[in-house]
Amino acid sequence: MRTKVAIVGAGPAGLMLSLLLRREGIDSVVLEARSRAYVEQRVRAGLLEQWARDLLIEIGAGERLQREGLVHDGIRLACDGRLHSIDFRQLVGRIVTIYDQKEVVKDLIALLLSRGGEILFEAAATALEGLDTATPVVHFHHGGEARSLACDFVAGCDGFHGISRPAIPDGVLTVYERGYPFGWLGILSESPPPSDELIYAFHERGFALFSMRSPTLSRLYLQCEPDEDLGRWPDQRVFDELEARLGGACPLARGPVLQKGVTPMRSVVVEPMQHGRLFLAGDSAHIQPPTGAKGMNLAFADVVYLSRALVAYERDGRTDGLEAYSRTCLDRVWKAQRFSWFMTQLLHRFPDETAFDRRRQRADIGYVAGSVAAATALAENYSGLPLA
Ligand code: RFL
Ligand code: PHB
Repeated sequence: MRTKVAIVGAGPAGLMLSLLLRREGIDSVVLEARSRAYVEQRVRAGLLEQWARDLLIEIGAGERLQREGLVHDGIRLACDGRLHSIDFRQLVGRIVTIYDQKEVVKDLIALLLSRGGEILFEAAATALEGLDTATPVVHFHHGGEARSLACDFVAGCDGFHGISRPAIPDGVLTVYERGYPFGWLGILSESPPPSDELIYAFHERGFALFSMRSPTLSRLYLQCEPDEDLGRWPDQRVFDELEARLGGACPLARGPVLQKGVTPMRSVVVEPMQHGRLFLAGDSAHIQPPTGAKGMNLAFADVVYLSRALVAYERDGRTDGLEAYSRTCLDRVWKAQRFSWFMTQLLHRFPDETAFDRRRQRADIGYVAGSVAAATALAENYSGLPLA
């Protein structure tokens, strides 16, 4: 097999990249280790920045998003039984949209296939060869056979546990990493969310987040131990704890729990995000704690930059965009890392914290809740910085 751009991974990054290239007449093949049903059902992110929503609409994948996505003007912070609204529309003229990542993935797969795009499911890439040459090859397993895909460029869109990043030789990458001494226990509950906007709750028992997927489906998270044992968390205890951490700011409805899981938390960035003819995009190059809701959005930003660079190369033989790819992405990536860290340290309990730290967190929340300047900075970052 041969194509211009071999894309490893059919997550938001890989699928969007293939569509952006296809629009410009550049061929690509997407290799995805899992089945179509699996990637369309995986429980993941839920929040789209304004520009990411606009991009989905512009590419032609916005029909269901515009019908079913929940447009939010802002978020709320809960502290000491009170709710503080941060109104993005008013502060920076932007909105965010709640639309489950699995719905984004479903829409992108359907669109790509309808436009004649090529996705091989259950096709796990096993090795990347010739990255330093003009003719790289991706080796993969498909239908019980070892196969290979020759190409001009490889896009490593295979997430944090993929093979692309490890295919870069030792000593090339610098890895910046930070662990967090907690995780999030998340549930999907068949009950109306406590508010029409997301609530980020600061509480002495720990952080909690009250999100949603629809007016009758809640997505709720509790700060927990990084290796929390789900066996200790029957549904009733989860709801009791969520209610306690909401601190009486508003009532919490309960309902059947459809899904329950624990997510550990880490910040990781690798530099550079490219090596020879391999370009990393999305989670394969960087992950961050979900408190800033940045993952899916950063994945889209990377592939917008990558597609522009590839188009300039294919059309005009220009290599400046490709050479600058990593630098261009990392500017945005580090701002998102900074913001995700800011939200995380603002709202969580830390095992080594002092009474001073807690007072300082409260002062910070009071500042964001009471100052237009501080709220504007939060709104600008949360709703998405403009693309370069
Ligand atoms: P993905 O989605 O992980 O896709 C990578 C794909 O590559 C495939 N793959 C391979 N394919 C072929 N050969 C191989 N050897 C392969 N190895 C792997 C995988 O099967 C997969 O299909 O990466 P991508 O495209 O970079 O997208 C990133 C996002 O998925 C991720 O950043 C977000 O889900 C993070 N995230 C959130 N992001 C937001 O923007 N807003 C949020 O509100 C938000 N909340 C979250 C989150 C992530 C969470 N978890 C579980 C990690 C909440 C949670 C709980
Ligand atoms: C979600 O709805 O899953 C979600 C929303 C905002 C976050 C994290 C997760 O910060």
